[in-house]
Order: sequence, then structure tokens, then C-alpha cells
Amino acid sequence: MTLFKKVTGLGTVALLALGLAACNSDNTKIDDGKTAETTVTAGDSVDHTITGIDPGSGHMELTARALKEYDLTDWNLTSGSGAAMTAALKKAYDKEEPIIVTAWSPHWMFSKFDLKYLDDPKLVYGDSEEIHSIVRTGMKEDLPEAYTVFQRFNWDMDDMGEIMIAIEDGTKPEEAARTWITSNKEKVAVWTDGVPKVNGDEINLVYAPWDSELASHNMMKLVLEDLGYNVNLSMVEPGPMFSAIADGSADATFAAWLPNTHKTYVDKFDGKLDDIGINMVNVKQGLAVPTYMKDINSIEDLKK
Ligand code: PBE
Repeated sequence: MTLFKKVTGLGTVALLALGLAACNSDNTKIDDGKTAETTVTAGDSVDHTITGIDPGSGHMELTARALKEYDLTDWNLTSGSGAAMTAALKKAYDKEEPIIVTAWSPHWMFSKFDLKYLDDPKLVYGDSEEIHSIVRTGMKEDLPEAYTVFQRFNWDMDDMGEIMIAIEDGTKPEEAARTWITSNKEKVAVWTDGVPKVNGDEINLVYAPWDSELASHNMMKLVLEDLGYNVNLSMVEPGPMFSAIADGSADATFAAWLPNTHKTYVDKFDGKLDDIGINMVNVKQGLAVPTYMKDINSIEDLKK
């Protein structure tokens, strides 16, 4: 059994991995004769709390499911936003305090903090995940040039990561996207080669409030503008993002994480969304902790 040691009197939870060979009972008080110590479980160390993100995101649904499947019934999942989650992470990290967050990749959080995903042996967060490009019915006929670009659109985690990190470091999203486009002309050319320019045609892109999607949609906005489009970019909650494509009020989104994360949304609007392909493979999400939490490596460790 894995325990953390809470050194009373210091007022902070010191994450000292115990040599536990000698410890054989739950939550026993360990007294080495030098300090007054109580032991706390991994759950105690974080108040049985997982720091979540915006309530409508797929990650929150999957995490609620994970709490059930791993029988973590006494745990709480807080909701807020991606920004609140990373702020809480930074605060804990700076003090080397324990924290468990809902994390995903690509995300700048993995370059700013040393984090590790917790193993998910039950595969609640899925096995392999991709990001899909989804358009409204009829978009192909109305906006064929953009449709071709969207069908070809494909990049990787490092590409998106570059833009995300620049934004996190204070660069304006459009500027960060422009820098990436300028230094990745060949990649963009693969999507746009031979596509005729248009003359101010309007196109509506929607995305949900995640840093990863802020990066991708700002990038695609510029690619479309370079082709002559007049692009409206709107950030909405995940539910409205899918319903906007389904009811035709928006033309496209590049924010559909499948087959797992957004399955509920895609099922709900079955037949009303045109999934035109994968724009990124090998994306991932799950629960993550700072690497200094040495004894927690799997969601199953949270039971202990
Ligand atoms: N995410 C990022 C989203 C999809 C993209 C993992 C936070 C979600 O959970 O819905």
C-alpha cells in the first residue's frame, strides 16, 4: 500500500515516499521516534479532489465515468475552466504540493510542468484518440474551396504545441498562428495547393474554450483569410459548438475529439454532422499529476 507522509507541525504536506515494507496496515500512525507524523493516503493528500475544466467538455464526462469505474465514490471533481485548472496546477506545483488534474495533449502544460499521466488500465479515457474536422451538411457545395482545405488538413501535436506555447508565453493567438504558418509553408501548401482563391466569401468557424482549439482555429482562420475568405471565428461551449454545426449556423470545427471524448455529442447529432476526416492523431487525455508525486502512477493508486 502506498502512503504519503504528512509531517505535522510543518503545515505542508511533504510528499515523502515511504519505504513501506514495514507498514502493513491502513492509515496507521507511523512514529519513527523523531517527529510526530500521521500518514495520509493519496486521496487525503489532495482532499479527494480532482481539478477539472469546463463542465461541458468531454473530459469531465469521462472523468465522472472514471470515478465510477475505479470505484472512487468519495472523490470530487471540480469544474471551472482550463485556465482555472492550469492556475491551480501552477500554484500547487510552485509549492510542490500534491494535485491531480484533468490534462490533455497537446497542451503547453506538459512543457511548463513536469507531469505524468496516470495509467488508465480500464481505458476509460480510450485507447487511441484523434481530432476530427466536422462540417455542416451542404458545406461542400456552398464552400468547395474551403472544404478541400479541410479535407486535406492534417498536422501533428508538435505543430499545435508550438502555437499553444507561444500563446501561453504571451503572444497574441493570431500572431502565434502567423509565425507557425510562416515557418511551415510546405505543410500549409499541402492543404492549399491548387485551391482557387475566393473573393470575400463568408465562413463561420466554431471552437470550444480549450487552449488546444484556440491554437488550431486561429491557425485555420489565417489560412482561410490568405485564400480570400472572410472568416468569423466564435468560441462557444462544447454543446453549442456541435449544435451550431448540426443546425447549419456554423460551417466547421476542428475540435471534435473522437472516438471517445465527444462520442456523446456526436451520437446526439447523429446524421447532422459531416465528419470529413482526421486532422491530428495520437492525441491523449487523462488524469495527470506532477512527477514529484512519485507513488501515484495509476488511477488505481487513488483507491489506496
Ligand atoms: N479537451 C481538449 C476537450 C477536447 C479538447 C480534452 C479538454 C474535451 O475534453 O472535450
